[in-house]
Amino acid sequence: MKRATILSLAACALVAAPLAILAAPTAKTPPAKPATQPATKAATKAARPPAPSSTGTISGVVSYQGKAPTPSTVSMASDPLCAKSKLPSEELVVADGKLRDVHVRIKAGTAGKHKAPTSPLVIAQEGCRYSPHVAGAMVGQPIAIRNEDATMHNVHAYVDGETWFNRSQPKGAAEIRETDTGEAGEVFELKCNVHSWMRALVPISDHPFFAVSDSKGAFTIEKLPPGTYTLEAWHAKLGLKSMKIVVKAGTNKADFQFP
Ligand SMILES: [Cu+2]
Repeated sequence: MKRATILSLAACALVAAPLAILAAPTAKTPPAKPATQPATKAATKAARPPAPSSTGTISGVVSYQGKAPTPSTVSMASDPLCAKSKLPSEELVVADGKLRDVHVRIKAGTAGKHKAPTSPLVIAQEGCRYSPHVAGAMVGQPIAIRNEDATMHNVHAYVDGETWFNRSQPKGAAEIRETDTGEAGEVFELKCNVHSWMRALVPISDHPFFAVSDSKGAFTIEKLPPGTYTLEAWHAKLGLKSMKIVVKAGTNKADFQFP
């Protein structure tokens, strides 16, 4: 149904565009002249986006409390080209009590519509793993999947667990680029049918206010209009945590603890 809706909307847009072109020359009244001078200084000020100094940044650290299990080593013996390197499991990556790969985002209530970047989120297959393992993208932002390995991968994409596409990508093949990667709140996921251990996770958002914790558990979300928000932190294995946060201009702290 999701796809059908998107396609029908696209069809409407295609029909509407030529009609608009046809309608334009028949208009009898000339279009009103645009005002050369804004009415007041206040109006100009209101139209501008807020200056960077008036926005808030959320920065924090995600910790893992207790002793983290030692990551197992992935057996890559099924492909001699992969087996050259050792790969620790990326299911739960903890270093010095800090948790990597937690996707942190504003849940809802951000002001206005946000345009997706035209530059793609690049996910590379290198050393027989997807890199990055967890990343965020906006609805409509292209995701480019590249094969940097000397072996064949099979890019099997899912959205919320349902197959989205399934394409093989031999050594040296062109990147696979996909713009339709699901709706806000869904997770675009990549697996590989050749190498069962390969996995990448990309939660999709309709705004740019998200970040993924790095190897020190740190994350930063920038340029938020001040306000009260729900901040969510999601880890693929450990689940979801959330907190209310009042964001003021400048730096705001928000730390999370798992499990
Ligand atoms: Cu593969």
